[in-house]
Amino acid sequence: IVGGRVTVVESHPWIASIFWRRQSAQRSFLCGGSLISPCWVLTAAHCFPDGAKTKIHRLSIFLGKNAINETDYQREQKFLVEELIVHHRFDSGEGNFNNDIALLKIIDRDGKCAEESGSVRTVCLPPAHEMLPAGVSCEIAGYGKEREGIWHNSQYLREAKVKLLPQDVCTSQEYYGTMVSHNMFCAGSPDWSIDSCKGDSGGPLVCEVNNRHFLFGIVSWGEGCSREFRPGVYTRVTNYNHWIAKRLACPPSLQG
Ligand code: 4AZ
Repeated sequence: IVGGRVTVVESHPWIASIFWRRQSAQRSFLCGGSLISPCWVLTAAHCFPDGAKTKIHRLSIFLGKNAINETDYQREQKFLVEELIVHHRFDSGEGNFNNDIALLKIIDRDGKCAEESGSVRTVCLPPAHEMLPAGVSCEIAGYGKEREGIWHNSQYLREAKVKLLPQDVCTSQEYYGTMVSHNMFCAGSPDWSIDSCKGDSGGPLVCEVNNRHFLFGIVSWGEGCSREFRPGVYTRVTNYNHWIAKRLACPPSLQG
């Protein structure tokens, strides 16, 4: 997050951090995510460049985490990944990503999913195809870089407010042109000082409607961070309600 501030996980209790175990056994931070039901984390497909072939036994998911490199047993819950579902039409095109969405089914060592607490809670999905007007202010959060070009992530969870941009502005030639599809939207700050950045990918863009928080976006891509006319681009979650619901549902019973 560029231009934001350190926050506490209690303000973003749905945020997940996804780690990856290297061959060297060293654990590296991979991406953010959002808890949308006790057993499921929604994140970005591009976090898994090998797609569904990603070795899921190398992944671990934390909820309730404030600091990337510290363990807080009071707040945190740790999970393994039982299933990784990458959108079948995910397309890592020319720097942009269409259908940049993936689901992780999480399970802990005792076979349980997430338990609600002060630091862990699910976020609501907005109704299908619900659109907020341009100019609405929404919140992004993540453990990503505080500036483009630095090599380290933020040690602590950070948050910032960004405004939704009109779609025709973001698809204009001055901005991203045709790189931004209908499955994406842009958000930023009028003075370009606030943005998501590398390491925030997969994490939430949440907007408050009638005093409730809804997950409208997934941090997806952008040309650099906090550059003029290059706002952050987010997966348009409301285009995927059906895709998500179908995968979270119980399998049909034999009785029908
Ligand atoms: C990235 O590389 C990335 N400024 C994430 C977000 C943005 C740019 C790049 C948006 O993961």
